[in-house]
Amino acid sequence: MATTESNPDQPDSTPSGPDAATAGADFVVVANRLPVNKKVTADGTVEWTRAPGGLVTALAPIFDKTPGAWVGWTGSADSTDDPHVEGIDIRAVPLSSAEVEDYYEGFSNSTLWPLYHDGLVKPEYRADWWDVYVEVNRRFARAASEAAAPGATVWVQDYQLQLVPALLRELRPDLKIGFFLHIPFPPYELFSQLPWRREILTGLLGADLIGFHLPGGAQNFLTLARRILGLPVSSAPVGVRTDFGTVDLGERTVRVGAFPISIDSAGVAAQAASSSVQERAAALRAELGNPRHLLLGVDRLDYTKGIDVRIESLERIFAAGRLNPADTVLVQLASPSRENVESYARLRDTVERTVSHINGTYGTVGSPPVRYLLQPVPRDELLAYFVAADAALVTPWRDGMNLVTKEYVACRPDLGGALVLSEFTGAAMELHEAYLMNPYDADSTDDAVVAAVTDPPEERRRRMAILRDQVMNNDVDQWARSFLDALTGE
Ligand code: ADQ
Repeated sequence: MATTESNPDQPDSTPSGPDAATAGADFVVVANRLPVNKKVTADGTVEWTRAPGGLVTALAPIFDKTPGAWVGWTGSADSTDDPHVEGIDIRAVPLSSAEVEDYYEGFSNSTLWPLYHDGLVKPEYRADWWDVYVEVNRRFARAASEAAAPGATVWVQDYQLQLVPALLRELRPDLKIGFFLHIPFPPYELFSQLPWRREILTGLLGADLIGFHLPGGAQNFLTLARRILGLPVSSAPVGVRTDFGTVDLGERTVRVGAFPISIDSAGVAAQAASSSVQERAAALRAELGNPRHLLLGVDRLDYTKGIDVRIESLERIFAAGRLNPADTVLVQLASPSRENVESYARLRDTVERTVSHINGTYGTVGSPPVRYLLQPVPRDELLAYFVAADAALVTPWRDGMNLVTKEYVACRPDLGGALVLSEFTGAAMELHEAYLMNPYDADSTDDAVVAAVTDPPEERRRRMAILRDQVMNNDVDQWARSFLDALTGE
């Protein structure tokens, strides 16, 4: 890996000299996590592979065309790993275990995450966490400045790195800098709680283009830039992918837009159509006792996702006799997440208690109505669940987009299945034909779940056909291209 030694506190001025033309990448992604998986073989050799899915899939065509670098953390504290994968210049940013506690579990996931998700859990404001957040953001900015060729395009991702755009611009004014936020961006009334609100806004404004999933997030940002920083902003409404808002900084203008993320729709659909996935889907239904209604939830175990909403709804539905627990199964797949953060440990207890309660009340020894797995499921297996399910229950209290929704829809070319979708997800802004529900309204939730499995087949097919058009025609490649075209002015 070619690294340039530099003094961390000196602006890293545009490189010059014979090596400058080859030093650094023309396209750099900066994200909390690197897109790599580590495998240690039997003889102790370490092998690195590109992690499948998500951003790396979206950006693969760009990396194939342009020499690209990716700056991020390996996910292991105190690690000196220096991963290498085919086709991407990987730049690992090391974090100590104390930094993981303060920057990642602390400021990112106990301050910003709950604040940006409607304050579902009370955000904690601690100056010691903030100091480490600043320090770690500085380290990411330095690594990005070392990775980037003169005039390169740098795309910074998500809430853990909101200071990087401004820190990077100080080091490298020659770069084109984009920022995308993957979670909701809150309104003035919430965001202003943050003791470091000016610093976060100023950090983001280091970018040339700031992207959100929804026009509402972009509009919130414009209002905050005007009210908290007193900057002139454009008042025209922001549209999806085309009409941008602007913040006028005098010496330059920052554009602010909405770019709803999606999935590799064709790739997911093709994998789901494979005979192995189709056969596994049939086998799963059989293993579950061929229930009349198979409901499915798939989430990271996170309090924003509303796992409690769907289980409590099912319990009310059974109590009211609207569905029969003897022929209804809810499979809840949950992947462990942020287990060292206290609110997550509490959530796990609550979910596990609720599952036992409903199974204890409505199950038989041989057939509990809720099957709950707390483990990441292999991709093929996950798609088999999507193919098998009569309805996916996506019931978050708040979610930036929610990709599970789109994955489920992409898996159903048969037009089978139905989507129950919370109005508080980004996906609901695009997928109007889902069975929409308000997680704060028990009746609306119960009605949506019951209708999704009992509506006539033609109504369910009609809705799924419209949902599929939306998901298949708006994929993640389009998301990445539209953002980068807007950033680079193409
Ligand atoms: P997340 O909060 O992680 O993402 P989501 O968009 O649903 O939420 O993506 C989760 C991914 O993990 C999906 O691809 C899903 O299939 C997978 N997954 C979840 N549980 C799993 C399990 N048990 N086994 C295997 N795979 C599992 C954040 C924001 C979202 C936003 C994305 C992208 O919170 O709102 O959509 O970023 O911007």
